[in-house]
Amino acid sequence: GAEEAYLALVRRVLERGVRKENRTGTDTLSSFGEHYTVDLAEGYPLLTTKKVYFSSMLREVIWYLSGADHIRELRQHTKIWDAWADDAGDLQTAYGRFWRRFPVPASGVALGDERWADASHPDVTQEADGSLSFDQIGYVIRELRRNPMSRRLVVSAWHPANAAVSRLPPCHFAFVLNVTPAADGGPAFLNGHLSQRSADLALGVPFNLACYSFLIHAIAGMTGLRPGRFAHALVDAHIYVNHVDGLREQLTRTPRPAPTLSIAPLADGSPRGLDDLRFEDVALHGYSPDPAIKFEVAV
Ligand code: DHF
Ligand code: TMP
Repeated sequence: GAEEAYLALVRRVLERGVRKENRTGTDTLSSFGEHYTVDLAEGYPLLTTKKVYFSSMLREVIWYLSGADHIRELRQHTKIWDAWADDAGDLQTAYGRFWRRFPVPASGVALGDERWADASHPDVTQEADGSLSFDQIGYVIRELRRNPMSRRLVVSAWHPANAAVSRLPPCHFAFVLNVTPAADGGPAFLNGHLSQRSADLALGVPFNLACYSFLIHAIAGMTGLRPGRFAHALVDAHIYVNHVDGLREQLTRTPRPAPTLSIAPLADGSPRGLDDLRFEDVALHGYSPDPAIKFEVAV
């Protein structure tokens, strides 16, 4: 199952990881080029060998989908992003801002088509300052309905010029959706592949796994597909040295059955669309994890 794949990854990095310095001052055991996949038909992969704060993760993903570039609402519900924002709540890099409102240069022709020069494309909107931006999530959902076998369903959080100056450039930076036809004649399966440049196995990765598995589940519901597989490629997979004891404790625990997820439909029974999805619409069932393990976050 999914949890076994995560625990095997932790065990691998503990065994083979190489000690490495980094900007935080807390060294890591690090392994280059790790990968795992999980089958979402087996359940929702929220880890059970420690308590994962599902409501913080769900607040985070709903915040991403809002397209906001600040945490003024998010920080009323969870502190997980506070250390990287300024006092006003602004972040130099916010995933949602690039997912929902990726900047389009003023000279649209430079992007290969004159439609980008005005807001006539359905996924382009005009910002308050007059500039244009592109909704990558809206686009992939529209494409999944129109052309589900597309191999071009990419959502990128990486803006090179922003990343070059940001306090925290995106860690999980590219998400690719992909459909597998079903052998049983039922709806096809929606898969997702996440590329992550830097992966904190104890703290960030359980959230990242839960976040993108939620997105696959939610987008599958919006497009008449079934949740398929999640694949996660980690460039620098690491364990901070002050997380080793907590992870060794976690490795002694036995995974419990995975919980399941449901998203309430609209009042008329139709599936909820991207902009109708609220925190209150999502329910987690059958989650009874082992106790939480305290891991300190390296800022
Ligand atoms: N920096 C580092 N060094 N590691 C990260 O995982 C990380 N993640 C970021 C931003 N910067 C980061 C954003 N995501 C927590 C979880 C995810 C997250 C940031 C923080 C965290 O502290 N989780 C705790 C408590 C959760 C809670 O209280 O709700 C946990 O035990 O899971
Ligand atoms: P870096 O920018 O120097 O790579 O530091 C970012 C740290 O945050 C690194 O330990 C990876 C971790 N991280 C995750 O693992 N997942 C996340 O979602 C985020 C935002 C960060």
